[in-house]
Amino acid sequence: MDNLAAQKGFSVAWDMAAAFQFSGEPVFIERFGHGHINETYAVYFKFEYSRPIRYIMQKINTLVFRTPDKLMENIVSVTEYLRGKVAAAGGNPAREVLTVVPAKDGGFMAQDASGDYWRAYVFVEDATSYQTVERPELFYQSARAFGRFQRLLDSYPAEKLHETIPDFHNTPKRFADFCAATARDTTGRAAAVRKEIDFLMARESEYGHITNMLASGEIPLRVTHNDTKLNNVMIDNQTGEGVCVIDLDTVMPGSALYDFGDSIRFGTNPAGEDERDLSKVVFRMDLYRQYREGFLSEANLTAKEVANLRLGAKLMTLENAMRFLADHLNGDVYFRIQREGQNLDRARTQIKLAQEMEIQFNDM
Ligand code: ADP
Ligand code: GN1
Ligand code: MG
Repeated sequence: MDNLAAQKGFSVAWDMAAAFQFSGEPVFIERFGHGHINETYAVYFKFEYSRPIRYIMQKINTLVFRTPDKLMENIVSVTEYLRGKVAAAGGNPAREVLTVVPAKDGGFMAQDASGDYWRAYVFVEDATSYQTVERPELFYQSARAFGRFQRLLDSYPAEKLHETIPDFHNTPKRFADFCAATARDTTGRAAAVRKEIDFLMARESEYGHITNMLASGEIPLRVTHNDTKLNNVMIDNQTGEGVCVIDLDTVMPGSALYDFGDSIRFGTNPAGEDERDLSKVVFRMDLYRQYREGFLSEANLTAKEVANLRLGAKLMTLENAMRFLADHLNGDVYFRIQREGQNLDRARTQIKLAQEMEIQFNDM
């Protein structure tokens, strides 16, 4: 984002802070977090004799989420359901479940002058959203949190959910989109990334494995999170446990293999998702095992699902590689970038990881 756009974003954010049911006067706003999709801000409020109070406020990316009202219906419904479950289990719903702050008009979103939609959440304090697995224990605890999330939603009525992004983890569909982007080559970048394109095309026959098992009923369709990156769980600064699963935009019917796999492709790589030095990008089997153990200690999966967890890991890695590379070819229109070529770098880390998983697949 250039300076002018950044300043404009801030002034709109400042105006929008007045649209929600926050208490007090906002004193400070900052851009927040490392999400690739929404525009996230922390809004600080003055509070005498204590630490300032802050909230999360986000501009919803409506190029990605075409029906924001349905998106918010999902989130409100799922978080209400989770609050009941957490309370029944003796937990603290105010801290352990993402909480939407309503707008002053009573709705769950507020619109700015350009028609963009904003929403707000209670800030989960004394907890951290990590960008990489700094300590193996963090990853283990995130696995327990996502596994618990899965279990708590076991009997959530899936028919109540809107599909916020149709075919989100339909890997064959993602592959078709990737092929189309390659053929269109709108940015003229395809020639320079032929090696990466060929790698992903060579694995076409594998992409339908999970969707086929879902279609045949071999594995169940569940309510899943679908975006289980490490930075989408808040880890408690005191206890070190995963305290709250956030980023519920993609909670939809899906497969537990997606949730498991997406965590693995993000967390078993000790380098960043966009690391340029590929020698640093490795698949850490020890972290894989720890995540698997943590996830299975909480989630109730069928034997068939357990047997196919490793497939979930590999396919989610390949799927993200296709999505990043397609976006690079399309001119970076989906995932937010901070530098030229970042989506290509992201695609390359995923390809490197997938290669390593292929080598170690039998041990997974
Ligand atoms: P995106 O879809 O863009 O990834 P997220 O909802 O994940 O958006 O938010 C981006 C980042 O903002 C998160 O990774 C986290 O660091 C921070 N964040 C989001 N919601 C909260 C919250 N309720 N409390 C504290 N931090 C949050
Ligand atoms: C996006 O929103 P965020 O940054 O948590 C994306 C995921 C990708 C991920 C790759 C809605 O996640 O699907 O796996 O980037 N979310 C959406 O880092 O497309
Ligand atoms: Mg996120």
